[in-house]
Order: sequence, then C-alpha cells, then structure tokens
Amino acid sequence: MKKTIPVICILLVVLACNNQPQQEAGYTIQAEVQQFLDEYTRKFCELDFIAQEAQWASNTKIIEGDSTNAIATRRASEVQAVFTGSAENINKAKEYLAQKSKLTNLQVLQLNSILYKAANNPGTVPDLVKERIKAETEQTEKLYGFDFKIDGEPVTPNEIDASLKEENDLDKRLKAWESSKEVGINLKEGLNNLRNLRNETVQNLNYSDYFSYQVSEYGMTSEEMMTLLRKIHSELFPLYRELHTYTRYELAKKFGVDEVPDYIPAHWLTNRWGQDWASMVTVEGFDIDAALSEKDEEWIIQQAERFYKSLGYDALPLSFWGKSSLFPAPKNADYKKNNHASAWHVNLDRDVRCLMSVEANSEWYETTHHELGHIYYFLEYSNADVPILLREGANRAFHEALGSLMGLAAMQKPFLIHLYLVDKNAEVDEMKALLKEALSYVVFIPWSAGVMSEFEHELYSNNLPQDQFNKKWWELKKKYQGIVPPTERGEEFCDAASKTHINNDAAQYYDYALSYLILFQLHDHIATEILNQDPRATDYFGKPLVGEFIRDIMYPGATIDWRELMKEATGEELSAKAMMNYFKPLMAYLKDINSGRKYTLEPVVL
Ligand code: X8Z
Ligand code: ZN
Repeated sequence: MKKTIPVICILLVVLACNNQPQQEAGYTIQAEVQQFLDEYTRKFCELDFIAQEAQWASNTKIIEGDSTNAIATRRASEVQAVFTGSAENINKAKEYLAQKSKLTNLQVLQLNSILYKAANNPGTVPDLVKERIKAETEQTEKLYGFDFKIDGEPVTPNEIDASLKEENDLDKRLKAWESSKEVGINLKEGLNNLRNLRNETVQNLNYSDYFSYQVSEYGMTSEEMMTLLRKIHSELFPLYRELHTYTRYELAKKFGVDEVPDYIPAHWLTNRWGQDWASMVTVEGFDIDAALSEKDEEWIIQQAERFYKSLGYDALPLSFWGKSSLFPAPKNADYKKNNHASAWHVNLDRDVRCLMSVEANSEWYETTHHELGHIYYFLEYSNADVPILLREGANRAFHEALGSLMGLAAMQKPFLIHLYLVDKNAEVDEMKALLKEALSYVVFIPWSAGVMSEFEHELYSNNLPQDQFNKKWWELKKKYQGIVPPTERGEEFCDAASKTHINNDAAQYYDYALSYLILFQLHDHIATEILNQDPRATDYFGKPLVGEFIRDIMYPGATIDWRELMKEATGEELSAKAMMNYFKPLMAYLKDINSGRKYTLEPVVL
C-alpha cells in the first residue's frame, strides 16, 4: 500500500508537466470526446424520459386541486435541468469545442447542442432555474385547467371554435369570442414573471435575451430573423390586402352590417385569434367538413396514417395507439387535458405519442396530418446514423413543415376524389377553392411572421412593460392583420396569453411562418419535379417517390445544415417565391371582386 503513493505522485507530476493525459495507447481527442458524449447521452436520455413522462401526465390529466402531477413534473424537470446545466458539462463542452478542428462534425454538433440546452438551465443560477420551472408548470396548469364559460355555462374550446364557425348572431359570437379570452386575465402576471425569468436564465450564458436564444438555433441573430419575417410579410402583403378587403365586405354582408368597417372586428372571424379564415368560405361540391362529418374521429387518424403508409412509411408503432391521448376528454370527466395538438418523442426512439382532441372536421383532419408529420419525422431520424442528441429537425421550421405539407396535400381535390370525400363529377369552382386555401395559408403570415413574432420580440428583446401587453398586442393585430377588438380591451386583459405558444412554447412562433415557406417550396418541387402535376391539384397517394423525397429530408435529423438541406432538396434557398406563385391566379380574381371597394391596410414599412 505505502508504495503506491509515490508512484501515483510521480505519475501526476509527469502528467501535469506534459499536460498530456493522452499518452495511453490508442488515445485520441476524438475518443475522449466520444466517451464524454456517450456518457452525457446516456444520462440525458434517462432524465429526459422521466421528465417527459411527467410532463405527459401533467398535460393529459389536469385535476383541479390535485397537484400530484405538477409536483412530479417540477421535480423531474429540476433534476434534468441540474444535469443539462451543470458546470461540469458546460466546461467540458466548451473545452472540447475549443479544439473543434480536431473533432468530427457530428461531435461538434452534439457539443453545441449540449451548450444550447445548458443555456436554458445554467447551474450557476440554480434558484433562478428552479423558479422558472415552477412558473412554467403553474402557467400551463392555469391555461389548461381553465373553465371556459358562456353565460355561466361551461363550454369546451372545441365548442367555442364551433360557435365561431357557425353562429350568425353577432351578440352570440361576441360572447364566444370574449369567453375564449377570459383565460388570459389570470395568465398576465405569470407571463410577465416568466419573461423576466426566461431572459435572466439565458443571460447567464451570454445570450442577450430569450428571443435571441431561441432564434440562435437557426444560426441567426434576432435582427436577421425579424428582417426576414418582415420581408416575408411584405412580399405577401398585396395578396393579404385583397383578402382583407374581400373579407371585410363579405362578412359585413353576411352579418347584415351596412357600414363596412375599416378593420375586421375580431369576433367576426371564424378563429379565436384570426389566424385562419378558411371556414368563412364554403365551396360547392367541395365541402370537406360535410364529408368528414359522416366519419368518426378514429377514421381521421387512421386515414392520415394510411396516407403516410401509401408513401412507403411503416404503420405507426402499436404503442402509439396505446399511449397517445387522441380525443377530447369526455364531457363529464373529472379531469381536463391540454386541448392543443402536440407530438411527443418520449424516449427519443420509438415511443412516440400524440396529444390531440380530434373531432371529425377539416381542421382536425389537417392537424392530424400535421402531427403525424412530427411523429414520422421522430421515427425516421431515430436511426443509427443520427446520435440521440441530434434527433431533431434540420431546424424547428422543417419539423413543422413536413406534416403541414401532408396536410395541404390531403386537402387537394384529386386526392379527396381518390378518398371518395369529393365526388369526381362535382363541378368545383377552382378559384373559390384556391381562395379558401389562401384564407388559411396566406392569412396565417401576418399573424405568425407579424403579430406573434413582433409581440414576442417586444416582450423578450425590448422588455415590454406589463402594463402595455394588451395595448401592444392590439396595436400589432391592427397593423399586421387589420383586426381590431370588438370592444375596448384594457390592461385588465392579456389577450396574447390566450394563445398557448405565448405561455409554453415561447419565442418560437416564427417557426410556423418559415414552415409555410418551406412547405410550399417542397410541395412545388414534388408536384413539378416528381409527380408532374399542377401544384394546386396533386395526388400524392401511393407515390413512393414522394415518400422517398420526404424521408430523405427527415432521415438526417439535425445532423445536416438546414440551408444546405433546402438547397439539396429543391435547388433553391428559402424564400416565399413558391408560396406566392401558388396563389398568383387569385390576385386578378380578387382585384376584380374588390374593384370599387375601399382598401384600408397600409404596407408595413421595412
Ligand atoms: O401549434 C400548432 C401545431 C402544434 S404541433 C398544432 N400549430 C400552430 C397553431 O396552432 O397556432 C400548427 C399551425 C400553427
Ligand atoms: Zn407542429
């Protein structure tokens, strides 16, 4: 025993002098880094699984007065945060990245991913991280535990949506819309608190604020992102202005209002946030809602799976059906669930689940295709070539785009004829069908690239004061969407917080704006280069080449640079060109209908 001490001492001295612990045979810096990555990944998976299971329970079973799930979620998230934000992991990742020229590209990407995760949970400020996790859990509970009511009677969000789609009485519409915004009142304090906590957390790892932290995943600064978003908005603005004018006049007619308002009162629209106006138009012979109402909810999900399978994807794992939460909580249930759709990659392998409240209508039909896009993306990049830490989309927008692409394809006439949801002999007004699509896709841009992104940029980057949340929100709604509140909405409200992403998917909504550009670019490529079909009338069903194209995009996950991927897949850089081309024929059609009408929207000055 005694002898060993000097030997160790000498060894340590030698090591310290040479500063080269890599003397052992077979040592390379890559092997050392790999060992670190393997160990990190093993622990990360273990903790992430526990945290996701807890989150899953918190989102699928919200029982009033029972905080069991919330406490478990908080604990699990805290443990995970302590690990991902530990000084040891941060220092190691930084140290290794300092020698990045000696490492493989995959190793560098994984080390960056470790640092990115750490910035959200820096171990140097453990109390702050804990406080943020607590605030996040409470905010989600308040949002999804909320009792929506109309005239004192409980209503579900699906019922509010249905009433905004169907109700013709403006007073009743107003009640439905107002009830949908009540939830924001109790979320305002929490949002202010969360903004501060989120900013302070990431500032510890040198991000200027939480918005720039989230944007950095694209390899962009906040300014670059905002410039891109404003450009997208202004490119689509001429068409949006036509749609806005059309809608004001058509809705005024529909509701029997003689004086057409300059801006659209929010409760006139068929969506709680005015983010999608498609339901205001019914196309004769092409009434998908009517056709889907004959089906049951299970059919909607099975059909979406059939579509993916027809492109060469496998059936969903059996566990998907057993573990997902697919339908609304029963009316008399003693629990509530998160009613917004999401997809979960619970063990970063084949445990994939959807959280949805599917009903047999066109919105849920599209959303189901969207969510299964996430699910098949998870499954596709869970392969031996993609390290677990890089099992993410090429960027977050790609993750949103691929399912939405399938959602768009699943709504096109030739495909719907194929499914017998549309009669092949029906005479369909194609221009009206295109108008309906524009009321969904084009209308979404001022909302996503404009209102949501500008608001969160103000909130996080410019520290918008709490007593201006609602003022700013409506200022942006008017400027970008041309929508105004039905009545004065003072600072006692927090209408932004009625949108789930503002609370629990913060500073990321531009993902969806970008995803629409990506989806139209990919769709255009598929239609013209693979199918040889008109992009406005495609049928992807049973076309394995389409599946191959989409799978090639999914397979590498985040091991590939998103700009290169876009270039490789389509030969083009990200732009709004394909989306604008798709809707081009509408311009003349709408200009004609709108001739003599007053235009009220001003272009946004860049
Ligand atoms: O939130 C979603 C998805 C989540 S995976 C359902 N979407 C945005 C929204 O609902 O606001 C899809 C499109 C926009
Ligand atoms: Zn999504």
